[in-house]
Amino acid sequence: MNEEEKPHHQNKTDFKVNEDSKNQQLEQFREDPKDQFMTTDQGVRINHTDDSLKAGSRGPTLLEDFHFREKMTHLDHESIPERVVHARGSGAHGYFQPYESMAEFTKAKFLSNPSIKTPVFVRFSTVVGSRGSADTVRDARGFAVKFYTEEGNYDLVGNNIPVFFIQDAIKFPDLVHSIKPEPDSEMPQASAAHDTFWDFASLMPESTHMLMWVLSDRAIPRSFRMMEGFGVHTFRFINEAGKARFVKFHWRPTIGAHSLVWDEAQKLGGKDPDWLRRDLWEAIEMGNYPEFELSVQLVDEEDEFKFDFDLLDATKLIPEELVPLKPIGRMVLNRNPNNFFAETEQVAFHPGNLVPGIDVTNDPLLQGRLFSYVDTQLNRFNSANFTEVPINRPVCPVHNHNGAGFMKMTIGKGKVNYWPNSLGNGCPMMAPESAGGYVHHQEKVEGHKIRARSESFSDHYSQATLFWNSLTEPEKKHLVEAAHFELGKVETIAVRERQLANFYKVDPEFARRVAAGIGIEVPKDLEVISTGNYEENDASKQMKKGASVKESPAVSMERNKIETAKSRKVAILIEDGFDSNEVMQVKEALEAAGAQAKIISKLLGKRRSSTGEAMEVDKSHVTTGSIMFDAVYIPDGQQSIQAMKQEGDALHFISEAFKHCKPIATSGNGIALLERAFVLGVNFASNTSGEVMSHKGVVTAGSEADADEFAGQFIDAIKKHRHWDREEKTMVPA
Ligand code: HDD
Repeated sequence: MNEEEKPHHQNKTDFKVNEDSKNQQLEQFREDPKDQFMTTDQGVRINHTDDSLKAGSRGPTLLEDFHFREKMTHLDHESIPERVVHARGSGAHGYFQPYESMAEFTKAKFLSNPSIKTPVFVRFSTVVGSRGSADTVRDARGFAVKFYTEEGNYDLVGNNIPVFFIQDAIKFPDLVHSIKPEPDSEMPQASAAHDTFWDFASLMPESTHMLMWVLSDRAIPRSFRMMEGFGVHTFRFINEAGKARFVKFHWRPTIGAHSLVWDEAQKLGGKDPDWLRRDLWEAIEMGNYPEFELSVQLVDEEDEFKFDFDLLDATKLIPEELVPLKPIGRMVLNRNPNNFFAETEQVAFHPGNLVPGIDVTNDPLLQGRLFSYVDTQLNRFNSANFTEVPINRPVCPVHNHNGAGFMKMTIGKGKVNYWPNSLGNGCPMMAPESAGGYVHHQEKVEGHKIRARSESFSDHYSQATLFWNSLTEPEKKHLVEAAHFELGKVETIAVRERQLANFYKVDPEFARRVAAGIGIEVPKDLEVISTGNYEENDASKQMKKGASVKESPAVSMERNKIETAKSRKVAILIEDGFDSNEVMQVKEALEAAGAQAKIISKLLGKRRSSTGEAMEVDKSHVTTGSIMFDAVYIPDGQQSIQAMKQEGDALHFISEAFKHCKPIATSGNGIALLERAFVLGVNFASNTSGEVMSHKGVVTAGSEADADEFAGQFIDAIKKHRHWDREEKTMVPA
């Protein structure tokens, strides 16, 4: 071997990524038909695609019709197995940028340089439903991020709930079977509200904490752009010196976390099953780029046992009051995929896709995931070469001796496909740690071969109670109502009772409130069945029992509301004769605050104002509904208001928005319309002096009021998102 041929270690910093690296890579695979002839897959130009080749125009089709056969074959093979869980999802491209170097904690390059924007692809999903199911069902949401870093792909495959149902991956198949449609009838679709799920859950006390989150408003997000994300497990950060720390990951949306109300979520499932997908797509198209801040909770290895729960137990979170969040960077999603199948469907995540500086822990749920994700991709793609599909390719160089197989794309040169080799100059080379070689964190592990769980995993209720204690009253009310729905759908009384016994252990008052809605008593015999084989060990002895907090305001969405009108959708209801000056001023103010205003009327076309100006209608009542908006504004205008008083759709629109606690604004004659729509009414809402009673979030003004001031009050109401105190007062039938 002469000097030049000797392998030399490539410096890992030789390769750089920028925000556009992935886009450039994908560009090589994009196809653009503009100004091009249609061809077969072999590139032969097609002359006619409307008739198959036949023996006579009334005769049979000929087998030699290669164009017909190719076209048909493609259609016949267009689908791949949907994901067994998280089948329904929506993807987006963007970038991640750290605020400052995190080198003190991790040697991961993409976290060490605040000037590097690492390309990302994110897939949000529901868990239970099949690919065509509705977006707004009650469910956890997947929040999976693929970072295309200069050191390889790093996947953070999380959910919008910080804990999980089970502690050990061996129970995942049981969990999934129980929550999916029942095997005999294939019902219900995309719902946990059935006997088999609650049968399983009620026998699995470890699921109680996650169930509290799933019953909460977190499980019906208003938008993928308005939900938090969590890595769930405790991972490890390792710095250049080899020092390791435990780390939990959190994503927080910069426009705050918000939810739908249940009635709205159910109706949206029918009116717009693509609600979350559409919202994400449209926001990106309009330039309202979703943004999430990434934070970490760091725990020194020495502090592993200073909590009263085990860091390796995925049914527990670390209360932020014990370990505060450290914001480390931000992700912006700024590009929609070009092709749903090629990108969103074919993207393959895996929690074991790690880069130097980030490692896993012995969390038994995470350990099982490390097996499952590649295994499931093999089922989806039928080949280990799914990593070569454009969306899954790293942007940095890939060199190895992985072999052939279905759909191998890369053309390896030469005869050497083994290691060690001298014929290939020992290439590709081993990378020492200093050159970015991945070295697993060293950890001493010893123990008996045993099918058991650590005793430190055995407390299943404290954090469920913590969650309950931390909610505001409206949030608690929603949770109780969700339990009424879910358990109300369970036919087997014994299952309902068993679940109540679990809820009783969370909080007796909570259990009583749930029991009241499902027609049973809190059972007297509160024996809770517990599965799992718990073994006392050093960890459980060292843990500090009772060291936690009793409340964690950080888990309540209401207590952490970010008030902004940005990207909020406001419906403006008009008919002929509306006040155009007022509309223009209010619309301008709304748009200046970042909200989007849409004109809604009985029919599409143009409406004329009282002074003759024409206004284009964006949506007619049949194509939309109040559930598709965050707020409603009804401009003044005698004739317009008069028409709406006679219009069931308009009245329903207003009363439904009121019922869902959304901001509503009107002026002048519009006040009478609100009365008629049950929003403000002498029948039940006026006080004894005859004045119209005011409701939070309902903004009214006289005909002569200053439109800017009026718009300002309306925008303040929109920023608050929902006005829950109305829930108690309403008798609105909508
Ligand atoms: Fe999982 C998909 C998140 C536990 C096995 N999971 C999947 C996706 C997300 C999560 C976001 C969709 C990725 C995408 O958009 O393509 N899963 C989680 C979280 C968990 C979790 C946050 C708990 C902390 N999962 C979990 C366990 C197992 C799996 C315990 C099995 C041992 N998950 C899978 C899977 C899926 C999957 C069967 C189906 C499709 C896929 O992997 O790519 O392997």
